[in-house]
Amino acid sequence: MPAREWDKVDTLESYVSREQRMHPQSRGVFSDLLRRIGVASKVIVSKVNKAGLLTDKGIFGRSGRPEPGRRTFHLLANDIMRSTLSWMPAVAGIASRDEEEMTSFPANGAISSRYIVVYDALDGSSNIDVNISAGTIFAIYRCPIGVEQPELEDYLQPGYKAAAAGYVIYGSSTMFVFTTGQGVHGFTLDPDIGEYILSHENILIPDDCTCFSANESHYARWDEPTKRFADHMRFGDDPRYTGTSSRYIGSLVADFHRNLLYGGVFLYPADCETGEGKLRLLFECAPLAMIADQAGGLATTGRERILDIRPTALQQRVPLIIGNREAVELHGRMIRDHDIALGLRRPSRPPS
Ligand code: P6P
Repeated sequence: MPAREWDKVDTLESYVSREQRMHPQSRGVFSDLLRRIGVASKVIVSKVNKAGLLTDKGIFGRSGRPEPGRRTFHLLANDIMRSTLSWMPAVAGIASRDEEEMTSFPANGAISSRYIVVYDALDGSSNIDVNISAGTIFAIYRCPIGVEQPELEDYLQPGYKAAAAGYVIYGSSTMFVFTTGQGVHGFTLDPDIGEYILSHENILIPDDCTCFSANESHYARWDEPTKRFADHMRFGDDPRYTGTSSRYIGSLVADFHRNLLYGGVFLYPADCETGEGKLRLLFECAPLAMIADQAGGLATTGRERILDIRPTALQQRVPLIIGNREAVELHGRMIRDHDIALGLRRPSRPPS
């Protein structure tokens, strides 16, 4: 394969700057925010890649197991995201999956267009000790104009209002995937030059639902229509899914990323006893729902589109069915038929 012509390489920096030039009124504030998240991810991956060796005292552990007092990686990643974003005048506030409260910054006459950044700094961090991929998930929302210091309701915006969303997967390679509503684009980190290089432009979820991804040990706690859907995907004779394989990593970003590129559906349904899901709406589900939507897929709770839900709390959890649009819609129809049969709702179209 001919050596890559470096003069034609698109880096995250050049790509974001070019996108910015397409909006003459833009002053590059938003672009800078995306670039800074890219910088934070490079610092995070520099730690994650040495996970087995590092302790928070900077010495190289010998046990290969979490050392007593070792600062857990997700808190280390959270510190990196917080310190990277907090000083930027364009950041009106940050909220993290690892912090109960949001952090708002006064405008102090700063630039008018400011943003709120929400993130899960290191989702799947429990897998790092066994070398399984983890990731950073983020979304960027506009801070309402005229708000001197954002309040809680300014953070609780539905996903469809996000200006951008994305994730970084720390896997066999590190990849930064994001959307600003103009398609989904992936940049692979070239560690030799420390740059994210455009490697996957305009990602679309393949029509073939190659993977069924769920923690099937929770099957007994799923509601009946979800069990029916899972059985249909795995054991049914539906020609659309006879080639579907079960794949579950237990790291949301890794499971989602595989399905984004290969095709598939990921489920983390509600526990039928508590009615609650596990995954966070603001920090995990809504950002990935924006990516899925922009890539031609769909994300729902089974009864409503994730992007339409206005959060009621920072740490709100919701059920998540995300990926291949046809499969997610099939699940939605099964839920709808179940609800109608029980008289829980009148016949209407499922979310799409
Ligand atoms: P379970 C990781 O802890 C996480 O938050 C997601 O990354 C992942 O999809 C899910 O939990 C796995 O949960 O119950 O299957 O171990």
